[in-house]
Amino acid sequence: MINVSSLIKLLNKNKSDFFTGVPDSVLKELSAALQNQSKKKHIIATSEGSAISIGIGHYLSTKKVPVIYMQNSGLSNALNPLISIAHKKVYSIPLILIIGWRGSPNIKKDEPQHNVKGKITEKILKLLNIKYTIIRSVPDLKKFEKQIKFAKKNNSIVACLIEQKTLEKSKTKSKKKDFYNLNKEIFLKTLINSLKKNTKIISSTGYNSRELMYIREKYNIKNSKDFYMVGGMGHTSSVALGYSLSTKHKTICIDGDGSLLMHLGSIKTLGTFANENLKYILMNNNAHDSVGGQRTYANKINFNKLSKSLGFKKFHIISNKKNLKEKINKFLSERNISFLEVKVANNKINELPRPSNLIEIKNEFMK
Ligand SMILES: Cc1ncc(C[n+]2csc(CCOP(=O)(O)OP(=O)(O)O)c2C)c(N)n1
Repeated sequence: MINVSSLIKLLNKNKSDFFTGVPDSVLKELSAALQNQSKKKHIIATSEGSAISIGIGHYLSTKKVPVIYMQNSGLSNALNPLISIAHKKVYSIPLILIIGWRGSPNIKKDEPQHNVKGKITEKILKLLNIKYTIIRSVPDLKKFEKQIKFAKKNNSIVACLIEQKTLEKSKTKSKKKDFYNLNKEIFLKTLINSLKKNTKIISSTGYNSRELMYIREKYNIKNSKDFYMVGGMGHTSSVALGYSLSTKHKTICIDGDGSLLMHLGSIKTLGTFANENLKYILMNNNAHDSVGGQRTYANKINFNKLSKSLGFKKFHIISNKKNLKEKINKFLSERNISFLEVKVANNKINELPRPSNLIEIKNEFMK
């Protein structure tokens, strides 16, 4: 086990005091330790590629090596600027990567999508010629420090891999704060109860999909079918668009604010090309709830103006349970491409199930 402050101290000692990244549950203690830093020291990015790029910019202006944190699933988002800008044979920009290693072969059980990425994470780093340390205990920090010194001297990229349960839990447990109030279980239950047969739902990575699956099972609601985006964060709306264009049935996209912001450009494609059978629902809790509740800052966005300027014809908003059924039905019966923002509280269900029989879920969805 490692105390996250010893890792931060080591980085600071080596003159790296600027952090940027996308939150990850494995690294939530790191997020917690950074949460009160000013924006000169810590930026929560919307995608891992942006985080790498913010880090590159930081280096160009300060000559100091930035620290970029991410889950290994986001390593693929990071690849473009890592290879095409920062790589030794391009601009040779020194960077320090802290990577949460879901699905590590050393961990007994993880979800299918993490097992696939976990197995090839080291191979990806090797392919990129990135030196790395697997940090499991205090002596590993020394090895990592040596690699950092080498990277600084040689203007190269260095990484560490951190598995689940490596970072010690902080004693002062900070409770996740709700930004909005509406209970998601109430909203989702009312929504799926209002759907007609043959309606399809495509839902985003993290709690949205797990809550939907839980509620469907708990209340045994069988009138519609779901495709859970267990990975591919940020691509929910694109899958929904691709699906909806070749069917007459209603296709509901249930997205998260973190997920929407990760590939915000996709919503423009939706606004341009979607038909009226596609209904886009944003579950806005202003947080990356699934990985520790870090802020997304989505509360500052005027989704009415944004969605309209991106091609949606109608905008609806729900922020409490008053007339919930009526409001949902009004949205669902719109004859135009429409956007619904639902201002929700964080998840309140303990022990959420995880979609695991994925091929069965796909086959059921495609029936
Ligand atoms: C590419 C990628 N980066 C990071 C993650 C880790 N991750 C899983 S869920 C999640 C937060 C999603 O936030 P949001 O869409 O707002 O949904 P919420 O968690 O609030 O329900 C993150 C960052 C991931 N799965 N994939």
